[in-house]
Amino acid sequence: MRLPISEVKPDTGTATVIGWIHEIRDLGGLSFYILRDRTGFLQATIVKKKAGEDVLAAAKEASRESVVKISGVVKESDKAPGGREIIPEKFEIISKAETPLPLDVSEKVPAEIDTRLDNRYLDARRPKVAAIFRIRSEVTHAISDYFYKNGFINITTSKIVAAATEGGTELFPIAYFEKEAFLNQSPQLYKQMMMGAGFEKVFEIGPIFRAEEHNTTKHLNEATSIDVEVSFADHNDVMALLEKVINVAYEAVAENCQPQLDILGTKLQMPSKTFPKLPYADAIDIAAGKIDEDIKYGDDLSSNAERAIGSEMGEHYFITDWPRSIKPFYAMPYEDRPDISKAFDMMHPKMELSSGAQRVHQYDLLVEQIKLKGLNPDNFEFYLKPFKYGMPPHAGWGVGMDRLITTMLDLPNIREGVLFPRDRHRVTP
Ligand code: AMO
Repeated sequence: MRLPISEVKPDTGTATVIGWIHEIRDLGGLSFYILRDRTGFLQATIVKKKAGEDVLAAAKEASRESVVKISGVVKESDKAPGGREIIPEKFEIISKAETPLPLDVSEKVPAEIDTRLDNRYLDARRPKVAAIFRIRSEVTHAISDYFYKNGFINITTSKIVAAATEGGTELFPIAYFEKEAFLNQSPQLYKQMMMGAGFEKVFEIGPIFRAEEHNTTKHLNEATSIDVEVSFADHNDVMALLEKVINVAYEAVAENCQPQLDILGTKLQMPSKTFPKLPYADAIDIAAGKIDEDIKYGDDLSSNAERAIGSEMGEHYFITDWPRSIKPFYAMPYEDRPDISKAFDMMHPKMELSSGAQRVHQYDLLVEQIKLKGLNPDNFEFYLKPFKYGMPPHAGWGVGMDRLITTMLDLPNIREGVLFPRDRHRVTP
C-alpha cells in the first residue's frame, strides 16, 4: 500500500511510497534521491555497496521529476527532511521524465512567468505554487460554507448570453448558430431575476468574461467572481455581509493553512471586523491632493487614484455614494439625492476587490436608467419582465476571487493565483 510521504515514520517496518524525484545527489559510494508528493519530501538513501543490482540499475536510469515507486525500511536520520530516510529494497520507475526539463521544479534556476505558465503542470509541482492553490481552495470552501450555513442557495447561471450588463464595450462575441451571443460579463441580471423568483438569498462562484484590452497585473479576460444577491436588503446590509465574508475567508486560511503560509513565507494581515466607509466625493478629494492627474468629481478612479487613496486608508475600506452617472443602470439612486446611487466599491489598499449596490426594483425607474445609459430597453426584455410581476427590494455584490487571493497573499501578479490565466496574449494551456 502506498503511503503519503508525510505519513512515513521510522521503525514501522517496510514502507512503500510513490512520488516525483525532486533532487538527485550522487556522492560516489552514496546517493540521495529526494522524493516529493503533495504532502512533503522524503530522502531515499542508496549505499552502493549494499544495494541490490535492480535498485542500482533503476536508480541510475531515473531522472529528476520521474515518478518512482520505492519500498524499503525507514530509519531515523537527523540530516534528512522530516528526520527520516528510506533505504530502497525495491526501486521502480513508473513514468520517466525527459531531460532537460522545461522548468526547474526545485527552484534552483528561476523561471519567467511566461515559461512557468506555459508549463503550469510542472510549475504547480513547486511547493510554493501548490500552496497558493491549496489556500485558494480553502477560501472557496470557507466562503461557500458560510453561505450554505446562512441560508443562501447556490445557483449556476448561463455564461452564454444575449446582452451586456456592465457596459457594452467589454463583451466577447461568440459564434452561436444564427444568433448574436456573448460570453457573460457578470451573473448580475440572472441573480436579480432569482430575487423575482423568490429565492431571497443566492450565491454563485463562477467565471466572468471581460474583453479588457489592457494587460496589467490585476486584470484578466476570464476571472472568477463570487456573486451574491439578497432580497429585503439594502446596500448597508450587504456591505455588512461583505465584511463578514472577507473575514471568514481570512480566518479559515489562518486556521487551516499555516503550513502553506509558512511555505510562502507570508504573514496574513487580518482585516478589521468592519471597514471604514469613505464617500466617493471625499475619495476624489484625497486622490486630487495626492497625485499629479487631472481628477474631478464624476470621474471613475484610475489605478493611480486607487493606490493613492488606498495608501491613505491603509486597510480594507468602502467607497460609497457614487455619482449615478458612473455606476451601472441597476444601481438604486437615493430618494432624496437622485444623482447619487446606493452603490459601493470595496477596496483593498492595493486594488478594488468588489462592487455592489442596492438595486432598482421599480420597473419604470429601471427602464429610465437603462435609457439614461444609452442602452435599448428592448434588449433587456427578459430581464425587465420579472420587475412587472412582483420584485422585492434587493441588494448584492460581486467579489473578484482572483484579486482576493492576490491581495491576501500579497502576490505580485494576479496570474500567480490563477491556474490557467487568460489574458490578451494567452489562450493556452
Ligand atoms: P464589477 O464589474 O466591479 O461589478 O466586478 C466585480 C469584481 O470582479 C473583479 N473583476 C475582475 N478581476 C480580474 N480581472 C478583471 N478583468 C475583472 N473584472 C472584474 C473585481 C471587481 O471588483 N455586477 C457587478 C457586481 C454587483 O454589483 O453585484 C460587477 O460585475 O474584483
